[in-house]
Amino acid sequence: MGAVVVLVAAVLAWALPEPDGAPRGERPGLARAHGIALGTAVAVDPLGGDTAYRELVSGHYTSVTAENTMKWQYVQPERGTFDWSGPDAVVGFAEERGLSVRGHTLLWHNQLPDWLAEGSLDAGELRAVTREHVDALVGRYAGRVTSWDVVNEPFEDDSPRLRDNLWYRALGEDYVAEALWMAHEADPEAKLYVNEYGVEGGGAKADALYELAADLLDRGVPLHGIGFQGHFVHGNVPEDLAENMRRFVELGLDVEVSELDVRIPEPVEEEDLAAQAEEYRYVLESCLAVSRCVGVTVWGVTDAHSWIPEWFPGYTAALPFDGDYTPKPALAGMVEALRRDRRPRGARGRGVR
Ligand code: 9MR
Repeated sequence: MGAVVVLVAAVLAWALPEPDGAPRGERPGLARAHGIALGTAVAVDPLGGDTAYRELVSGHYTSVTAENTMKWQYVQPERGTFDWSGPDAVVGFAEERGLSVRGHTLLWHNQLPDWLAEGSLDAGELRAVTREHVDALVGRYAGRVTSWDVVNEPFEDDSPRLRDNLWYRALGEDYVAEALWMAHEADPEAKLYVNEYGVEGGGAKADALYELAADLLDRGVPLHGIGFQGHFVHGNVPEDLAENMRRFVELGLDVEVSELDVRIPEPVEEEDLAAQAEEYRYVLESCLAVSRCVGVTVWGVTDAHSWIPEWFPGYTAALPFDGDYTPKPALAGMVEALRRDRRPRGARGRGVR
């Protein structure tokens, strides 16, 4: 009965016109009704001062990820000095609007403070500062941040070898397990992820990630999920996304598409945006087709906030809203996937995070 009421409410929410005149159908109730999180990465500045940005986030998504502000460089810029202003703003906003929060990220080779990046700590010191950082960050938001990208991008860019990062050099390959245990001790309820890119469509790097995950689980290490980042190039979205995610689910893991964007080479034509909508629809459908795919997060709120133009000159328009905050066909593509999915709430075997 409860499920029916929720479903009816979600359908009504979809059918009613949007007060802001946006095309109907993107309301977060639809994602909730299908048991997945629909998320977006948020930046602290617009979250603080841009009302339209805040409304887009909570009007269309059910979950947020801090795009940068929970990274080590911002959280612990000096050894032993923590800055909680950004993370508190993201978590506070999410709580005010009823959104869940993905924690991003604990161990990553980028965006480290200088004192850590210079690599002068020996194994014992590095283990101690990592534990202190993880305890502080994960502990502060225990029960409020539901999942963490504990290790981000542990493999080399274009190879199936473990990345030669500062933890690998000092602690060896078991640093991944050590970090997962540290996070688990800081919040035993949090879902702990390894997050990676270039693994969405199978291949040697995805196979290596699979072997790593299988080995960690065999040893009883608290790994709960894999994030498939999903930074795609228009026209080049892998066809075996669902199939590849499913084999990780068969190991006993949750999966999610954690950083979706689809960049288009300039100049962008109407037909590119229409084709991009199909790509967004396909990614949502792939998640909905995998029993323990718990969500899809897009990497930024609008094209004005996307990392793409800066990092990939000549590419643009990667997100579901344009730089004027207008919904693009990609947004309708995601909604279409949700509408086509006929399973009621609960059919996925778990609730919304
Ligand atoms: O979107 C982030 C961008 O603003 C930063 O400048 C960049 C620094 O490397 O990191 C971006 O986010 C990355 C994410 O944390 C991990 N996966 C790749 C993302 C894009 O680089």
